[in-house]
Amino acid sequence: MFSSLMPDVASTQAAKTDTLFFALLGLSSAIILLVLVLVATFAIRYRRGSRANRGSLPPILSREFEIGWTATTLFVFLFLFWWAGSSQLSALAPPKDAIEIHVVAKQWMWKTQHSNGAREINELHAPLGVPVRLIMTSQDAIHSFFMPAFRIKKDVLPGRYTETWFEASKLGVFHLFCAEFCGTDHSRMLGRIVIMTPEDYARWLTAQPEGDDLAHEGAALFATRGCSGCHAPSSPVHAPNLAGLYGRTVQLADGRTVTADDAYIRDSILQPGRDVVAGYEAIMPSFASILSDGEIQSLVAYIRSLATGQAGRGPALAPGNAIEGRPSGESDGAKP
Ligand code: HEC
Ligand SMILES: [Cu+2]
Repeated sequence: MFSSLMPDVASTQAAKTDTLFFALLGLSSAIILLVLVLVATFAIRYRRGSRANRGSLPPILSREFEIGWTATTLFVFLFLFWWAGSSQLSALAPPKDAIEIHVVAKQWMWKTQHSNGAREINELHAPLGVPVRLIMTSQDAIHSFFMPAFRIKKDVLPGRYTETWFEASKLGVFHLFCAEFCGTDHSRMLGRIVIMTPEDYARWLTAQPEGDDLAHEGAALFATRGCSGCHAPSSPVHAPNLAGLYGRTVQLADGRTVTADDAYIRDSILQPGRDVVAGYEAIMPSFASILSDGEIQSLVAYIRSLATGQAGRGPALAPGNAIEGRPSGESDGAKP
């Protein structure tokens, strides 16, 4: 009966959210029904002119009964709190084996990029049954990434990363909307989510025009934008070695400690003066007006790859050796 009113159920989170939604709806309906029945019963029983007894009070209910129903209600509400809380919290933490897709929102389109560098506009292809982590940022205004069939909505902010994840449970094509008013053509900021079998997705991915993968792109930028001039271990400048940085706790000059996550690395590039690493001079220039959001995403992906060692990036910080396994002359965009 509800199926025609509800959007598709196309992710594991959607099923969870719906169960919770219908349970709350059912419970609220039961309570409102009880209240309505009582209102009607008493309205009839004590209507004007009826002979109902209006004099003596009902027998006082036992203390055990009072404690019992209060405790039960409390328990039911605590249970609802726990249930809703845990299902929403699990929606925040992507599983470790999730694949990553980057999303950049701008007026008025969605740009997505897959781990091998394949890019799409207003489309997102993803495999069925595989957790997908979305790392999102905006080039201009605040947008919001909304996939109703997945019960996922997450704001996308300029100058910052937000993350969400999903695991598709249904093949097909689903809506993607911008759910935050972001200017004239906000209502046309639409996209399609295409869920394919993992085999089809792998085939689709390899058939895309050869994009350079994010971390490789970042490795090239690291050399061409002059980062390696300071950060390479061989550099005469006293600057931190970035290998193994990602995920580590960093001691800052002002005594605070922070975890080196995507946002921290991004801020280190854009506002180096804000979180100065203990033991170093604040000599790093800001790259805020020099690098695009896409370039920063690539640099962050590169620095992250130095920590995890995934996909062959190796300890490649020395200039000219930035892309492992390739002659340096061939590195994309790298100028001699
Ligand atoms: C002029 C030298 C210089 C250049 C060029 C430079 N950096 Fe830095 N960088 C530093 C120094 C010094 C620090 C430590 C002090 C601080 O945190 O500001 C640092 C800190 C960092 C940190 C934080 C490191 C940590 O251990 O927490 C990151 C990340 C970073 N730089 C990335 C980059 C990237 C990416 C580029 C190129 C776009 C770059 N840097 C260009 C000198 C430089
Ligand atoms: Cu928008």
